Amino acid sequence: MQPTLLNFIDGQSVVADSGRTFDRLSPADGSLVQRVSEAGAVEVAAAVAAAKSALHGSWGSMDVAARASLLHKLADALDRDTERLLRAEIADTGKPIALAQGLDIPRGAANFRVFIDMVKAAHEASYRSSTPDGRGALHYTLRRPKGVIAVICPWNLPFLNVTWKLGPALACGNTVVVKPSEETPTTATMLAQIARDVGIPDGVINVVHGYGPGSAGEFLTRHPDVSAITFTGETRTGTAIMKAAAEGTRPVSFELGGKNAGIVFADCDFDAAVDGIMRSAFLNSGQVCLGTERVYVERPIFDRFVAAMKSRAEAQVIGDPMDPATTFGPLISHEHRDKVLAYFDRARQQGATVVTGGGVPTMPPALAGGAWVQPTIWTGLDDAASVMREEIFGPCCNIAPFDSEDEVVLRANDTRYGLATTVWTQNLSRAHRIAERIEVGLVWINSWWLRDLRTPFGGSGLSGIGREGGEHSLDFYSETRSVCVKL
Ligand code: NAD
Ligand code: 6OD
Repeated sequence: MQPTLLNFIDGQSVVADSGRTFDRLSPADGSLVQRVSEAGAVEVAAAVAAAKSALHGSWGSMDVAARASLLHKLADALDRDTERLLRAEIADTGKPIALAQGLDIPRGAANFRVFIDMVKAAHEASYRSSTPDGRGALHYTLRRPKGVIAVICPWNLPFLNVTWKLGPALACGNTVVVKPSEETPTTATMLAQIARDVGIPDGVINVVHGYGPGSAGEFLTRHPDVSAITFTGETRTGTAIMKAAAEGTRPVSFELGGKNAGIVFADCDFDAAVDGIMRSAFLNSGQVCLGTERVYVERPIFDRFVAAMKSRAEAQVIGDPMDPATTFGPLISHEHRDKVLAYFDRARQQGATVVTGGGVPTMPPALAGGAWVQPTIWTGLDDAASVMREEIFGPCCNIAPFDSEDEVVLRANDTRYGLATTVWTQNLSRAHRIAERIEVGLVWINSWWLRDLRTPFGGSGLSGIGREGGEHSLDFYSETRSVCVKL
């Protein structure tokens, strides 16, 4: 076992005063990965104080070019440290190495570079107006950092998510206190240490560990010196954080859950559609907010589509996350597996036909203690069934037939979530029509989770508040000041 993972405050590794720790267990085999020091109110206050002092000191007074140069050094260092980050992320999440190598870890450096370049290129507006005395006035805007940002992250894409928020927050000149998920505390802590090693001043990135209510998460979101909160996680947690943010009217940016629809028309490129829906349902063992749990397939290709999905699901290579051939890892924890398995039971009770999966796979003895479940496909669930209305966040989907465009749009929109939809058709007019009619923040046509980091990312309804990405991130992480000069 590794040494206890500590909080990182003002450039130092810090043991919580209380001496409290919690254990992080391997999702893949149930062994103890690491003991983690749980921050209390004292450590959270120290982290916020350090962030505030860096904001008003070295970091706040640094010009954009110097800040950008340090952040580029950080991005380069993350690239150099890929191997260590990769191992830590896999130990925490159990995700297959091919996935972490291809997606999670490379997104770290990319998330910094795109926002550094945007901030360097950002311009501020100016206006000339006339005045009664004829001398006129010049009005211009200044972008200023928002302040100390609380960054609260989930466990499904730990490094991708924390860098997605830190890239723009730091590029805009803010300082941060990060509360990674209690399930996946390691790579955020490594990031803060790497930042210190490349010369980012102490106090700019602080990391506190712990849970939500009555622990580091709540202490942080309630702290009066936190200027804004960026949160990715469950909708219910978003509600609790919003209540905390109301005190002091702090702004929030929320990327929350989804119950996303995939829509497959009979005129699609069949193999590409099967491939896309497979990825959207089962990537990261279904633990992706953008994942598809409701699949609608036009009736003429329904049976063929279900058969193709079944054989692809049964061909998943379930096994050791460190094996490059593995395509399907465990769920994050036994607790989460209990929740997912309860939905598997409920699906049967609500009338599902289990096309494949529905249980726990038999694993070799070395992996038997892990939180494994089978990739699972149902047909026959009614749109009104609770399994079709609540986010499961596991490797499962229901496939249902539909007969017309109007019908499928109504059914896809029949949810209080509004995050993402993936649509498969070769009829471009229809694709554009659907993109206008589906009530979500993200529509992918003949693709899924194909990203350009400059585009807005987020959802409506229960799926979030606001957008991050590109200039939307710059807007959230800065305060725009209007200056008027009488000439
Ligand atoms: P979660 O909401 O349980 O936890 C997320 C974080 O919030 C953790 O760090 C947790 O400790 C903290 N937290 C919990 N209660 C808190 C409180 N009262 N105050 C402050 N902090 C608190 O979410 P999770 O289980 O870690 O992640 C899965 C969820 O995240 C799913 O619903 C998924 O859809 C969502 N998610 C959404 C996106 C998106 O971009 N929309 C991305 C990833 C995950
Ligand atoms: O792609 C991204 O930038 C992003 N934030 C993805 C989040 C996925 C949710 O699970």
